[in-house]
Amino acid sequence: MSFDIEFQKRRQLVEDYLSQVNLNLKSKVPGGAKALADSMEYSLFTGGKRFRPVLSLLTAEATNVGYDRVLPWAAAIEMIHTYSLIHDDLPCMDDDDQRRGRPTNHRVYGEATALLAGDALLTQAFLHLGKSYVDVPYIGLELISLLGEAAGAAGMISGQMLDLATVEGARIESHQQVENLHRLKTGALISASVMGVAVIGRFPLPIKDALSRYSENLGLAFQLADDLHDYNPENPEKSGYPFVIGLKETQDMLRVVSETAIDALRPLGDKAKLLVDLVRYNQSREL
Ligand code: GRG
Repeated sequence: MSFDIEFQKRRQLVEDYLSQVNLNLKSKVPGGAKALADSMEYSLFTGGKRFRPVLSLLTAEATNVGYDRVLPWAAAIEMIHTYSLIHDDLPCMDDDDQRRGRPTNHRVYGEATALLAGDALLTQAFLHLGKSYVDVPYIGLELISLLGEAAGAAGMISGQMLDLATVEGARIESHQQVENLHRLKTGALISASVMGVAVIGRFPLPIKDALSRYSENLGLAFQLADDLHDYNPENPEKSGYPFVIGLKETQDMLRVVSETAIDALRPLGDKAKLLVDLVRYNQSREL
């Protein structure tokens, strides 16, 4: 079966699970705040690839952890991702009119509601973890810490802050600086998608180390492929890899980190085949 079909099968599981979560959430939002629920739903279900939650499911398969234990984690990650995109598009950030080929959240619901929808998705992610892992509290607490670290000031938000500084004129000149920015902004959440499964499965250290190396390199590869796909030599992104390190160097680096990610999976054996395919699929996004 082609990887695309495998990916879409897992993506459908994520859609079904998120739809259930959303129904439950909507039943708790008072009638007077209907626009908030609509705004959250709009961004949660407008054509995201579901790369991060599918990555969590593929990690679970490669390590014999049940989907039912991992889906709440995968959904929490997607809620955080969705909130970050809503806020990233706001007038005070990128001020974008379109995302995924449709009007951005604030263009449909207004800036204040979009801000609150992002806030609510961020909060809901942690609530969902608290409720879903209440039967094994030490796992729930560890997941909450992991997500807080990846998405907060030690992770994604600082990455966004470094990126904002480049828009305001700060120059990123070294490989080290650009890598640091993207490790935080994009890599931290991608890495957490994998490492949450390691928490749920209580894996031994060698497997945790293998997954950590895999996920960190995949996170870099994801950003490199994205930068190559979006590269416009007329108006290059100042915080993008091609602008900072050069186009050929970016292509070379994508190859190197992809091979490193695949190599890291060796201790998992054949069961990790779809995680390998995901790296190849990501490489093909460059085009
Ligand atoms: C505003 C708190 C805050 C954070 C924003 C992640 C982020 C930080 C902003 C998103 C902007 C961006 C272009 C980031 C680069 C990473 C990236 C390619 C995100 C888009 O992820 P995909 O491709 O999106 O998985 P879909 O649409 O498929 O869900």
